[in-house]
Formats: sequence, C-alpha cells, structure tokens
Amino acid sequence: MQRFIAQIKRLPVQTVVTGNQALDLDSFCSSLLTAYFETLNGRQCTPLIPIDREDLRLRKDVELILTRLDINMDSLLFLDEFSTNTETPLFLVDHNLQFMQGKVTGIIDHHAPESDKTMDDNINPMVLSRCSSAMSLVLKYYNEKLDLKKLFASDPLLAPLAFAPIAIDTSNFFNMKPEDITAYQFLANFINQIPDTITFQTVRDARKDITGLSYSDLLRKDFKQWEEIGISTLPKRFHKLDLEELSCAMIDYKNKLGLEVLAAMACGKKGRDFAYLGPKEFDVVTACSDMELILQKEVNGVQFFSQMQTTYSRKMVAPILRQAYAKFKQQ
Ligand SMILES: [Mn+2]
Repeated sequence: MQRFIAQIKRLPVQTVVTGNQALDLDSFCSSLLTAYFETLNGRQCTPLIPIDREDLRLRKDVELILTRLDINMDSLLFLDEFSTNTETPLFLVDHNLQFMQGKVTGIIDHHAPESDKTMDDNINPMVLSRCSSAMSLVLKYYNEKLDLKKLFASDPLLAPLAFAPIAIDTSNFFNMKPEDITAYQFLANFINQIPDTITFQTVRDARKDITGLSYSDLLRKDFKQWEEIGISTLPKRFHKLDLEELSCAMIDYKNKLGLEVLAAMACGKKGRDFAYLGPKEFDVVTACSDMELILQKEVNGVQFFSQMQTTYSRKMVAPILRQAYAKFKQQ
C-alpha cells in the first residue's frame, strides 16, 4: 500500500477513484483502499481526493490517520492538482451521483440512489447497499475478488485504514448492519495491527476538533451539493455557535457557490438542528413535514429550526429537501 501511494503521481491516470465531496473519513479511506484493491484486481486506478489540498486542514480526522500511519500527504493527488475530462473513467465510492467530468464505470456506495442516471450504463461493479460504512462494502466486494486475509496479514497499513471509518460510522461498532458486522468480524483478525493512537475516541475527537477554524471553514468542512442545493453538516449544535456569525457565513457561502438553497445541519446526543437559507416562498416546514421542523430563531434571513425527527441524518434529509424543492420550482 505504501508503494502504491508513493506511485500515485508517477503513473499515468487511467481510472479515477473518488469519494464524496464532503471527504469524511469513510470517503477518504474507502477510495484509497478501492483504488488499491481494484489495481491489484487488474484495473489500474488513481485515487483522487475530491477537495483542494488546502482544505485538508479542515478534516483533522483524516489528517490524524495520515500522520499516525506515516502516509506522505505530498504523494496524494487533490482536486486542485488534476482535472478529469468527459472521457475519464470514474469509480465512485461512498456516493453515487457524479460531480466531476467523466464516465462512471464503477460504484461502491451505501447511500440511496441519487439519480436515475446512476442505474444505467455498463457500470461494474455496481454495489449499492444501505449499511453504516461504505468501507464495509469495499471489504465485502474485494473479499470475493482478492485474498484479503493474506493482503491484510502482510500489510500493516490496511487494517487501520479499514478500521477507522467503520468505527466512526457505526458509533464504535454499535450501529451495525449485516455488512458492517461481517467487516467487523474480518477486522477482528487484525486488531493487533491497529495502533493504539487510532481508536474510536481519538478519531472522533479529531473530527470534532474545530480549533482555528472560522465559520466559513465549518461550512466547507463537511459540505455536499446537489445542483442548486447545498447542505453543510456542522460539528457543533446551534446553541453552541454564534448564529449571527453563522448566518453571515451562510449568506457569503451561498452567494459564492451560486446556490439557491443552503442548509446546515448539526446533531448531538440530545437532538438535531436544521438551518435553511433560500427563497422565502419555499415553506420548508410544510414541504419537508417528515423532518418535523420547529422554528427557533431567524437571523439575517436564515431560519434556525429544531429538527424533531432526530433519526434523519443528511443521508435522509437530502432526498427529502431535493424532492420538495423540485416540486416547489415546478409550481
Ligand atoms: Mn459513508
């Protein structure tokens, strides 16, 4: 794996493997391992980190993994260093809606299908299954293609890269679907390869560490866009943030990206928050009634809600908001 990473920038780019734009740990690690396994499987792949190099500092959990595993950041290829074109074969991991130029040739993802287009063409593999971590699906798929046991036993980098996102996405192996359980059982064989410095706690703390980040950094840190709609997931509940500053940052960010709607979400043990900035005529409370929104405050035109449907993360909220907004625009 170290050798594979060292060669990323030296080899010609053929198939590009990319995680989602939010670049959480799942996207980062899953795309890296998929590119490596797929290359071993006979299709030469280049992992492309879908954010600007400068923005890696916003993801302290990813930084932590890189540092603790001695992975040289300079070897990685970032979005501002490479452009795909319409012919570039793309392998989407941890998302299924293409957001950069190219032809989709493979998908391994655990989100709901994000477009009808995802379903056609000769996409191989086409792995779409709802479990907690895309990494669980990566392990499941390549376990059938390669001798993963042997690979993991001989390469100390693989187990921690697979372990960290699954630990985070399952809240420390608590919230597991069948694929996550299988992955967990597989990784249990290699538990002694995972450094003490990479645990659920250390990774979660790094992920929540926002020291030195501005409000606009927070909006950019975990952001996903579907055409005219963007949703940021914030690492802190709204009552712990300065809503005056947050609303100004949201207005700037929405204008900068030319969005029609910018939403922000946050969650904690005791509940969920949702913020909406967009056309006033769009009544988000009624249109997205499943989310059970209760208005708490309006600051500079940004509406801040409590989201009473606390089981709905961005994975669930995004399709609801997109559909409701599409319906609103048709009127
Ligand atoms: Mn994921």
